Amino acid sequence: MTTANKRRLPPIQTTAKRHCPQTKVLIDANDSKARLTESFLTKYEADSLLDDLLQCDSMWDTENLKCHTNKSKPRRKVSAFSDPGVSYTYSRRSETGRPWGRLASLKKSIEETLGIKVNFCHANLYQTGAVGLAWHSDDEDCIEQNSTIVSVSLGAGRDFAMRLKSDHKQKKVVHLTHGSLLTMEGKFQSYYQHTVPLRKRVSGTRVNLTFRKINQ
Ligand SMILES: O=C(O)CCC(=O)C(=O)O
Repeated sequence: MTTANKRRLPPIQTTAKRHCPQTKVLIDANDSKARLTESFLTKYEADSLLDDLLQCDSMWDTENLKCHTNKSKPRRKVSAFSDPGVSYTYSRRSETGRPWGRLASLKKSIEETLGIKVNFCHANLYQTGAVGLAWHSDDEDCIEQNSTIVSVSLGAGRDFAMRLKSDHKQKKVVHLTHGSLLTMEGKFQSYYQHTVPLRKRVSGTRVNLTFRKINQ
């Protein structure tokens, strides 16, 4: 949707009214689960949310991690939304969230659909497929142990790979499309790593919203 014909998105429906899209189980082992719901958001909801997030240039910071040695490499942009006063520390970087604003109805819908509570959303902006995210686990001490991490994808489809930490050959790759929702549950972060591999042929922009429960 272009800026010119942008319309305001009605609030995202709560579970009672929302259709029940099909959820696929990707991993169910080691007290861990990963599940994918391909059309959690309708195309209209996803288009409109993506458009809003990309409009707001000032909310995106270029990530500046100590491990970035190659200055010419394109970098991920990041942002955050949260309940008041909640902050998230990773790779020696601390992020404080802005008010939920435009994401409030999506947060509510996630909480009602999955029966969980989240208080923080880390947002990633991948301008093209030349930007990715290395293998890692979301296992920082500040994240509530074994809590579900919920990842909503908007924009260009990108591969997402998961592998067992103790045997890298046990790997699964899925394609995360516009409006999809992926959950990483139970002990997933203790046993598995995940990555968004570089895909040089992808020219479109992708935004990923990762909802978490941070200890307070
Ligand atoms: O962009 C994604 O799908 C994954 C994001 C992620 O792994 C993270 O923010 O830790």
